[in-house]
Amino acid sequence: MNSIDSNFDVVVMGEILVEVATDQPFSHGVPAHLGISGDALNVAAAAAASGAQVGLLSVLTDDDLGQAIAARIAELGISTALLKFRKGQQGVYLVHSDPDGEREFSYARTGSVGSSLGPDDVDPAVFAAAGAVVAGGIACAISESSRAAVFKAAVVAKRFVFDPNFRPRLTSVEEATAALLQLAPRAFLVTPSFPSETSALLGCSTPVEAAAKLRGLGAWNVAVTCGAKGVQLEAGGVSAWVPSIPAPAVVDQTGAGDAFVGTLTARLVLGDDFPTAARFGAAASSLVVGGRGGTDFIPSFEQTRAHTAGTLVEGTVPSNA
Ligand code: KDG
Repeated sequence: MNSIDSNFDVVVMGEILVEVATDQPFSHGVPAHLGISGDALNVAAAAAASGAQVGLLSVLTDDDLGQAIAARIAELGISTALLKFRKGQQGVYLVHSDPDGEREFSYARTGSVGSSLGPDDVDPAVFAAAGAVVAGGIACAISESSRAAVFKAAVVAKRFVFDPNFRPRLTSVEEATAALLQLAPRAFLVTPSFPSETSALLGCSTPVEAAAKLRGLGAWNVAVTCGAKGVQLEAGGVSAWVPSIPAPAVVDQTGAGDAFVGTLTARLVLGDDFPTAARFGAAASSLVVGGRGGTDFIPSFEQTRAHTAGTLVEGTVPSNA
């Protein structure tokens, strides 16, 4: 790897999945849309669109499909330098979604190449040099080796960002909680969702309580995403509520949280303050739901910036959040 390849603002790690999306309940003959997705790709795409140099550590199949996925990664403005290619099967998920956000996932990913990710794939020099490294609970859930890779990344990264992304079909509450509690002390930023993750993994009934708990564990910055309402931010000296921005169009909510995390991380690394970066994240999140699947529509930073006007109210938390 040359020095340019290892100079990333943001490195994202995790499994990339083939996405088979329908807007009708699963059934024989239902029309489906093929896409490339997975939380890591969605995060990386949002970070790249936000102006960051982004590397994506993921394992793809050593065949035409792997090459097609790599081409899509490059098309999204993400470096392919960190990709690994191995024999095996690419993970797949089927998702039935409707515009209200109700989603039903079915996975075919056990033993996938993506889950063969391991600590040896984490180059300490590249990860230590990156402005931030992003990993999530899904990468911790898919295999022992992938979880070990995330833990190694958390140790070597300058700024480690963790999105709990709890998926009950992949892991238990106990395992997801253990990963969060062990990684939070090393985290520059943690992004749990309210109420599902804050309640299941932290036992907290409000976003403020969850943020305080994670700060108490040692996380520097916490952004508790509260769905269509907004985001609660807590950091040293910052307590802010960022209201969500109404989406101009809602087709599929897959990837909304990932767009928030990718945009927020990229903008923090590029020098924006926490509330400003979170406001851009909320705007990006509100725009991606206009596209099908995780990455069909990734807004440019110009679009995201234009969508942010007048949404930030610092220091206030609505009583119903
Ligand atoms: O956050 C969106 C993801 O849940 C979706 O892309 C599927 O990555 C996925 C997963 O592993 O569940």
